[in-house]
Amino acid sequence: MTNIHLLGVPLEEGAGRRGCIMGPDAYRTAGLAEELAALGHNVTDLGDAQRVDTGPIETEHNHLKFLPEVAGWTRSLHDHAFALAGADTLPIYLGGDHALALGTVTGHVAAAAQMGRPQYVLWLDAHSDFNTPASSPSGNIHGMPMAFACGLDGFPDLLGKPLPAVLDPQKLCMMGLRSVDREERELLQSSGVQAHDMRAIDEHGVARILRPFLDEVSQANGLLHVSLDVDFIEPEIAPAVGTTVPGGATFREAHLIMEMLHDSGLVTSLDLVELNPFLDERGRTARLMVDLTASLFGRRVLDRFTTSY
Ligand code: 5AB
Ligand code: MN
Ligand code: MN
Ligand code: MN
Repeated sequence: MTNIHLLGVPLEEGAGRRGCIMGPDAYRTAGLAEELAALGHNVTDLGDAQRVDTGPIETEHNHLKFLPEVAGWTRSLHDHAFALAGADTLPIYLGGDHALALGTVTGHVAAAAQMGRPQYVLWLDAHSDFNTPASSPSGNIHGMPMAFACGLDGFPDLLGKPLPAVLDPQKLCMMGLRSVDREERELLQSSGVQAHDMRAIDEHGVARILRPFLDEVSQANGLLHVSLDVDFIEPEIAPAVGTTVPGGATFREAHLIMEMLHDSGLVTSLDLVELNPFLDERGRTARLMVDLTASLFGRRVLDRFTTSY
């Protein structure tokens, strides 16, 4: 039994189109809390977080879209995540677009540093979200959270400069990549992120890629934050996202990752991001995300008495 806290993050200003503001309520309507409770967990819905007012933020990068709004969310979510990391609970952040990870990931990294434990991140996404303000082709901040959390140059002052703690890019594992911008790719590779594209999944399967990473987290006694972007999944089965890219993870690949994460017992926090209910078909994407989350929290067909297949 795990204590789970749900925190809604009605943030849409980081994305290029509107609709993610409805994400938290779509998860509630799709029965996320009820599913997790049915698995025996103790679930508390904290309601929605609120953005703080930062006033104008100085930057030389005028193409950054909705900077004061995203800055206000970053500060608010950093503080929420820091506090939740210190409590006896597993927080699930119900997005909202992926700019929420500027706050959630940095909050968990700062808390881990204070506890003296290494923080790891598993990033499940079609995109690496590793643009800096200078490299971003769009100015949309949902394409930048991991570059921000890893302390790359060029960001305005969102949480104090330098950041209270930075994520070690070598403790960041990405799976599902199939859309990475040209300059972003150089930043990603020179930083030493453990980046796996869809081709790696095609060739080796998700288990071969995920298992060594989970072993590393376990051996380091690390904390593990998982960030699941809807566009990680093949858009034919998960259409409710503004940034679809064909060739995504299949239904079973996505579930297998969740099942392995559950078995590992390592996950300490989770983002569910980029769900755009305005683009959904009869709630199927919201329901798929709820089902994937249920797999991560122990839903299974049969108990496995042996692993010696
Ligand atoms: B998402 C792009 N790389 O920076 C950019 O959905 C897309 O959170 C970012 O992964 C996609 O605008 C952000 C072209
Ligand atoms: Mn609401
Ligand atoms: Mn993303
Ligand atoms: Mn994405």
